[in-house]
This record gives sequence, structure tokens and C-alpha cells, in this order.
Amino acid sequence: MKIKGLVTIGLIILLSCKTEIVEPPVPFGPLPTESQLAWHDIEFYAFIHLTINTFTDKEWGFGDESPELFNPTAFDAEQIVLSSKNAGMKGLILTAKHHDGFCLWPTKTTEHNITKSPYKDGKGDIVKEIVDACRKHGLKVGMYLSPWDRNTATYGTQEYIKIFRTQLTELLTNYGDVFEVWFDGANGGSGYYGGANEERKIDRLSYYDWENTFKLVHELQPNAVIFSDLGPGVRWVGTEAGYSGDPCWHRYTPHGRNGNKPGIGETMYLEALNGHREGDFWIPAETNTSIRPGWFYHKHEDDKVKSPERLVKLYYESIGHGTNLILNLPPDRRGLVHENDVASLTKFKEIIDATFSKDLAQGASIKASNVRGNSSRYSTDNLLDKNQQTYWTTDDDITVSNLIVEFPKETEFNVINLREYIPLGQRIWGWAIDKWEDNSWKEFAKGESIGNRRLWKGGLQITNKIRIRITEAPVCPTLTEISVHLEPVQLAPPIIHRTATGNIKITSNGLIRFTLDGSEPTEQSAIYENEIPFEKGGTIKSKVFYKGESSETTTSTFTHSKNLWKIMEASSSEKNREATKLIDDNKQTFWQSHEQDKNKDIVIDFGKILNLKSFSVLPRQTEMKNGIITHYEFYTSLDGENWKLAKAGEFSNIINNPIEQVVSLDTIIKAKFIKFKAVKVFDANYAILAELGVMVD
Ligand code: FUL
Ligand code: CA
Repeated sequence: MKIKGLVTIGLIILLSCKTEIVEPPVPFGPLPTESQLAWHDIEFYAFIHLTINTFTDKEWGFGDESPELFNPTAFDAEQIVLSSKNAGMKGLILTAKHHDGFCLWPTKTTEHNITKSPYKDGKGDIVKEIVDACRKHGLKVGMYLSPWDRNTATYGTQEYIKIFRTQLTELLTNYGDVFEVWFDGANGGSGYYGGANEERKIDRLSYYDWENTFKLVHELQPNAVIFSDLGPGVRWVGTEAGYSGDPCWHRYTPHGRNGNKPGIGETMYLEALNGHREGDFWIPAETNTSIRPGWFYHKHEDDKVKSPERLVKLYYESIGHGTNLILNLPPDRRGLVHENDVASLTKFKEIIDATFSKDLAQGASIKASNVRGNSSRYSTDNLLDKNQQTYWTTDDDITVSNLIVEFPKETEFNVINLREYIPLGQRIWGWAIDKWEDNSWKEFAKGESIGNRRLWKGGLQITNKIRIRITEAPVCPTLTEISVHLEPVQLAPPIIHRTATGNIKITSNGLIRFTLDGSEPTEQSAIYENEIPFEKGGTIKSKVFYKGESSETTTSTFTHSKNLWKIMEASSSEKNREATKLIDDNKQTFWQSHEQDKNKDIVIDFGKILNLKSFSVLPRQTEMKNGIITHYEFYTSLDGENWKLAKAGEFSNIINNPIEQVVSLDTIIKAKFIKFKAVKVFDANYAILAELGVMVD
């Protein structure tokens, strides 16, 4: 008895010792730094694009704009910061200087700055006002300083590198802690350059001596991560359209002319989108996109604000894939985030809160196929404790493993959230989720990467238990969190399209109401019954109403009907890329000019005289950039023989952000014919265009 007792006590001591000394798993692969970990934690923040462009209706200023143009009439940093915070964002990055070179703070480096503007009689400092409001409301601050400067005469020389670094030093010493420094990839090209008005090419890799520029940032702000196309802290996701790849690995091996060193170089779209499962460095992706088509405010985009549902989709396709999301909210000419943007953000936040405020996994029991050393330190309780420092993991030799989550009762859900314990590296390479149904497991979700966060969202599932399987892992996996949610089901919005005769047709399976004056449809708006004649074009908004509920609003803007139009001239070679494709009102089809043909003009006969107000151009809507028109001339004529140049210019940022370009004419012009000339195209000897349209008075 005595001996038996002793043995038992011994065993207990041994066992409890064992639970005490179970070592955590050995880290795997490249690991995040402290500042990257802090960055992962922020997840969602605002991009604020504000400068002279806001007042010139441009996306890229040329650099010759007068500082006098910068004059927000009711600038309110707190409104901007609170619009971000109320949407759930935890930080904000401001364009302290964009490509046009105008500095939003009183810099000593150039005259081209806010002190020369009428704003607060030249005594203003937008950077300071934004930073102060961020500190007051608990948002982290980031700085965007464009390496390209189209204003300064020194651009392209070593002198400019000194100026650029001094600007960086001012921003990183005078405004407190910064969490991220944003270096844009757009660099070199035509510009004002102190009056030279010329093209200046620089070598993207060597000109800025990035190694030492990065060093300067690290010295001044040791906790900041550096964003650029290829890191070193954070990489671009490869598109501005608002999504990330699936999978999207935090690990990455840059492949540039720079060798595989992190830093500035060329982005390869697919690599940036997906990252590399076995990449050499921890360079996680940041998804950047704007709440509107453009990065700067344009009145003509007031109706093109991403809908709350579109923002929710964006959330799942960026944060839900483990990337951070930087969402641009461009202040308008008053210096405020526009009402339409705020309304959309508010509804978006309501949907996110309705989904995530309730975690259906709380109260469930979780059983793991293996727990590391059977230790309570790594138990499945850690998955529900909302503490990112505790995690579940397995014994070293166990990689394929599973977790069964049993709910107290039948549970309805359509969202699952999983998180890895990333301080030990990205360790899960494959996962799947099954539900218990008709006495067997049925798989309904699977993927590869998890990382900082992985959100699955799909059709409604009803079950009393699910099984999360780790199907592939190079080493023992870790998870810090599992939660299960129900996003309230929404009424499907109506679909608007235009018929071949120029009419509007709206379809849905409920009662449709619509407006033509830009206002939100209400219970009092006109009911849609028959096709709506819409020759002149304009904006139509519609919404489905059902039992006191309503769907999201569908907004469509159409140019003048093209059904009478004839193409008079446009070279074209390939089948399915004929010139008629650019007036078929179909965004997916496009015209491609003949490679051997130098003349890339398009001449169109309207069939009657129109009073032209503006024209619009839609580039090809795929990720292929070759043939996109970057510079144009637009002519009008009454007889098809005598032409007048109505407008010429560049489509700025069209390569990274291939959205519809709307160009206003200086006056209303009567014309029966137009000629559109592709003056410069990107990386091809042919031009490509998906649609050409006009807006009339
Ligand atoms: C791009 C820039 O050229 C745009 O103007 C904008 O700032 C966007 C965030 O990055 O590359
Ligand atoms: Ca088309």
C-alpha cells in the first residue's frame, strides 16, 4: 500500500513535471519582426489622399499647379479621423506629398508647400492637424511620401535625394510615432520639373539608394514598417482593385533586377498576389484600394462609392486572407470625407458588427486529435480565450491533425475565423472544414494559407458540430483562435443593364423602385414595370423592397446610347477585337489596333449632332497592361473633315488602376463626329480599348 501510494505520488509528480516542461515548438522559417507583429495586429486602416489634385480633378498632378489652388473650405481632421475610426479602422496613412510635389506641411525643403497656399493664410499644417486628431482618437499614424516629384527642378539629380531624405526626416521626427512609411512604386516620367517640362527617367533600383533611405527610416522610427512594392516590411499585393490572392502567404522571395533582396524593384503580379509558401523573407501583403474608383476626390464619382456590401466583400478578400487592408477615403474640396462615403462605411460597419459581435463557438467544446505533451499550456481552451498569446499546438511529430468543435445545439453559420500563432512562423499549408450531417462528415470549406487570419465565408450551414482538419503542415501547426459567426442574410440587389436599343432593363425577384435624379430610392420612389428609355444616358439607382426590408442600392451610370453610332475608321486585326467592340456597351470586350498600323485613331459618326459635355474611356478590364492608352488627343467635327482638338492629356495611374476615365470638355461642343487618338500606349505597338462613350448636355 505504502509503496503503491508512493508510486502514485511519484507518477503524479512526474506527470505534472511533464506538463510544466513541455517546450513550445521550434520556430519555423522566416519570422515576423516585432514591428511586423504590431502591424499585423492593426489589420485595417485608412488611406487619405488629399492634395492639389483634389482641386484640379486629377489623379496625378503634373507639378506645375499653383499652391494657391490648395484651399479646403471646411477642413476637419477630426471628421476624417472619426470617419475612419467609426468604420473599425485602427490607423491612418496620409499623402504628405504626392507625385506633384506639393507638401502638406511647412517643409524647409521646397517653396512648393502649404505655406504658399491660402489655407489658414499659409499658416496651416495638414500633417499636424491629422496627426493630432489621430492621437486624440487613438489611431496609429502612417506617412506617404512620394519618391517621384514632378515639381522640383532637381528631380533626377543627387540633389533631389538629399531633399527627399530631408523631407523624410522632417516627417519622421516632428510628428511622433509612425507605424508605417509608404513608398509608392510610380516613378519617373514627364513632369514640370521646375519649368523644364520634360521626360525624366531614373533607374528605379539605384537612384534612391534605397538601402540607406531605409536605414534612415529605421533610425528615426525603429517601430515603423516600410511599405514598397517588395517590402522590406510590407509588400504590395499587386493590384489596386481591392482583393488579394488565395492563398496569400506572408512569406515572399522578391524576384527583381535587384536579385532576391527585399526592397524596391518590380512587382510580379501573381507572385505579389499569392506570395510564396516557402519564401525567403517575412514580407506580408497589404491590400490597397479606394472606396471610390480614383484615389483623389472627384465629384463625378459621388455615385460610384463602393456599396456597404462591396466593402464587406473587400473585407473578406483582404483581411480574410491574412493581408492588412488600407482603404482610401479621399476628402473632398471642403476637406471632409463625403456624406456618401460615410453612409457606406456606416452600413458596412453595421454588417461587420452584426456578424462578429456574436461568436457561436463560445460555449462549444473543442476536442483535438492531439495536444502537445498533453499539456494544458497548449490545450484547445486557448482557441476560445480571445488571447492571441495562447495557442493550441501538437507534438512535434504530429502535423496532420484535427479539431472537433461541438456546439451545444444545432447552429446556423456562414462565417468561420481561424488564426495562426504567427510569432512561430507560418506553419499551416492546407486545411479543410467538415460539418456533421446525416451521420457523416461532409467537407464544405478548404484552403491553403491561414497566417494572421483566415475568414471563410459561404452558404448557410446548419449542424451541431464541425471538424477543422489541418491537412498539410511542414511542422506541428499552431492555432490561436477559432470563432464561428452568422452574417445576417441580405435581400439580393437588383441588376441593371442596357438593351441593344439603349433602354434600361432592371431585373430582380422583388418589387423594384428606382430614381433617375441621383437620389436614394425610397418606399415612395417610382416602381419599375417596363424598360426605361435612356438614350441620353445618366445615373439610375434602384433597390428591391420586400416586407419592410430593402436591398442594397444598385447604381449604374451610362453614357449616351451608342445604338446609332458607326465606326468610320479604326484599324484592327484580330477576330473578336474589332472596333465595334468599343461601342458595344460591354466592359469585357475590347478593340485592338493592328500591330503594323501606326495610325491608332478611332473615328466615330454619331448619326446625329450631339452637345458634348465630356467623354469617357474604359481601358481593358483584365490584369494585362500592354496596349493601355496613357496619353490621348480628342477631336470633334461637324462634317467628318474639319477637325478641332477639344482636349489632350494623360490618363494618370491608369496602369495600376485601370478604371473608367471621365474627361470633361472645357465648353459644350456640338459634334457629329469624334476622333480619338492614342498618342502613347503602354508596352506594346498596338492600342487596346474596351469602351469609348460621351456624356451630353
Ligand atoms: C499609386 C499612385 O500612383 C496613386 O496615385 C496612388 O497614390 C496609389 C496609392 O498608388 O501607385
Ligand atoms: Ca466593349
